[in-house]
Amino acid sequence: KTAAAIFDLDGVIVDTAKYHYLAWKRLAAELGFDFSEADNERLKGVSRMRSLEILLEIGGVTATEQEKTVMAAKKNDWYLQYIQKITPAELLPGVVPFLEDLRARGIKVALASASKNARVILSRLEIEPYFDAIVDGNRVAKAKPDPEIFLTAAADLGVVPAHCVVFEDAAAGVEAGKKAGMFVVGIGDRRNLPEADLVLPGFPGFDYEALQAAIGA
Ligand code: B16
Ligand code: MG
Repeated sequence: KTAAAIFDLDGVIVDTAKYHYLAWKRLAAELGFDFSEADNERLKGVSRMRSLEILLEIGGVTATEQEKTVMAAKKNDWYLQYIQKITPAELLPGVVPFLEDLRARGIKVALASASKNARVILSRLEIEPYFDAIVDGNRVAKAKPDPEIFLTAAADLGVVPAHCVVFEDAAAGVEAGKKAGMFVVGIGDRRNLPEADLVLPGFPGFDYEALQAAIGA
């Protein structure tokens, strides 16, 4: 029986990828190369510094550690400017009704996001009160696909991993959830998330009963 639901942020609750893209593209332009939306797919669910390394590799740019720190800070400043303007209208469809349903049934809810800016985003979306625990990029040492972030969320909630369900849009996140010993629902396309236990295009029409039926509980 499900006792806790653990949500990724970008791509599951809100599409912040478009703002990450704008900021990375601006950095790439400053460095003198173009950065496409297809390139941006490679950064989904990946930490900030790893994202920068992938971007520099695409542009064929080499940089010292110190230069990288400056670049990542610059990108983050731009990103923060973009996300200041996020409103609840940007919540992905069906997310709030599903959170309401979980709460009404006493299911614990956690956030497990690689982003160090997760709290700002939840607050802009006005959904912080739905979360019993928040584990973000400031709290974990090992990035997804390491299971640390999901195990930390389960420990915060006091729920064993076998009773946790993870909602993830990135392959690295799905892998992390499986390594944590959890049931993983992929959000998106099955072809990109072959390891997920179940894949949904999104939350509309999905509720706790549909989840239990899928799990076979
Ligand atoms: P920040 P998630 C991830 O969020 C994004 O998908 C990824 O593109 C980003 O680089 C990462 O957060 C770090 O974000 O620079 O704000 O710390 O999908 O784990 O919610
Ligand atoms: Mg994500």
